[in-house]
Amino acid sequence: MPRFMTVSDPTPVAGGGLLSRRAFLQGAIVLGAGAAVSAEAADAHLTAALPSQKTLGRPFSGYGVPSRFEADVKRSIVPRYGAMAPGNGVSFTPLEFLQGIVTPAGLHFERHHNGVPDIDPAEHTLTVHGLVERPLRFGIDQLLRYPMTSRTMFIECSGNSARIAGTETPKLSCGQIHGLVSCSEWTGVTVRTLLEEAGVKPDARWVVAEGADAATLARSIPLSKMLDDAVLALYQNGERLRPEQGYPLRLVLPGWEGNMSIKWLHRLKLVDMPGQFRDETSHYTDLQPDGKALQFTFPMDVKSVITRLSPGWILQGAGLYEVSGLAWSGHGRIAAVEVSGDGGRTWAEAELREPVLSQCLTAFRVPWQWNGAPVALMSRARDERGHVQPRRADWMKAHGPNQRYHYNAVQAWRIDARGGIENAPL
Ligand SMILES: Nc1nc2c(c(=O)[nH]1)N[C@H]1C(S)=C(S)[C@@H](COP(=O)(O)O)O[C@H]1N2
Ligand SMILES: [Mo]
Repeated sequence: MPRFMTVSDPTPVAGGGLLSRRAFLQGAIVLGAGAAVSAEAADAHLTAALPSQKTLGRPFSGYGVPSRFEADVKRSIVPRYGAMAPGNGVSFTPLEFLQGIVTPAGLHFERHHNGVPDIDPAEHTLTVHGLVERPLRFGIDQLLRYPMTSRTMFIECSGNSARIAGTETPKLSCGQIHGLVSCSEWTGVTVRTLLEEAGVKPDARWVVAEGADAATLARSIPLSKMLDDAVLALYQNGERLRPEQGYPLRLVLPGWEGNMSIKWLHRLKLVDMPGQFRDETSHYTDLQPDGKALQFTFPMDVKSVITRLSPGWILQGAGLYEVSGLAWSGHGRIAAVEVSGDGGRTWAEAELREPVLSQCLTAFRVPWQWNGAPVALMSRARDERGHVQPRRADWMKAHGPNQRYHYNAVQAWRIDARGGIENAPL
């Protein structure tokens, strides 16, 4: 990590060396990361041709790929049942290697219950049926003729961060713990458009969405959400969906648990009651301390994590650092993110980087002056509806050791005197 040496306003605003977020806004940061060179050495370097200036560069390519020097930046794959069902499991987005709010399509996290189907868009159809006046079937070419909307939104698996929701503290990177969240610009047709065309019957209350994959994953979704802001996505970050994200058609439910954003969508059936499918009964339900389970927890609650400071990295010594991370809420916009360096006694307000969008990842940053002593850094987000990210002990008290889904507690990264970083509950 680069180490900064001076900042315009080095007055700490909270314990543990946290500085005012305005120190960045004034723009007067002197970085100490560059190597000092003599004027002669600087000139010599610039007058001699570089190897890359002496040979012709390689030609054009039809579809670009990242530099070969970035080959280590990839998803962390965790299969569920090994060779028996290689397409069931997850892969985590490497959050600590990314900046900004948009996840490159090739690094979007994956959750498949039975692999990625290979679907020819010319063969694929979406059927709207059940409690409608006119059952309708659409080919992908027909859907592409409808007016489209675009929104940048996160999708988070409700199993995100489950690896630390229990009592164990595994040695994993930021992305390997919290990387079942990704964010894309999704473009497509609103569900409302097609439901209005089909004509919703008065007794319809729920919509069953079903995928065309080998898991035939199905979820029941309240009709109100479908009419409000649900999107039938055809494009992801400007290009057609990746197969892993549901090509050629996926449902995106802004802010709601990822499981309900059905990929490879092939039907929407309007019904009067939930279908009680596998993924809304035995899975994605929250077992409470009293032995009862909460069945439907739709919006993903407010959450944040420091991504630029990840377990597995070593800080290069005492000095000034930019600590940055991501915050998001299924309830709306992020209102504030605070960072603590003293176990939660005092908090410094972080700067939110534009744009700050509803149900979207929001980037934050704060300057931090590390004095070289052991310290723990934590971030805590609040959304515009007043939801505040709970401390871990409070989350545990409220939900108990059985609940693994919907974990949104404050994460602490503990930094030791060597600069090593660890996942440590606080
Ligand atoms: N048809 C289908 N849709 C699905 C799934 C699936 O296995 N099959 N997995 C769900 C789960 S649990 C999540 S978290 C998201 C993951 O979306 P992603 O793989 O694009 O990140 O898709 C959901 N939609
Ligand atoms: Mo999920």
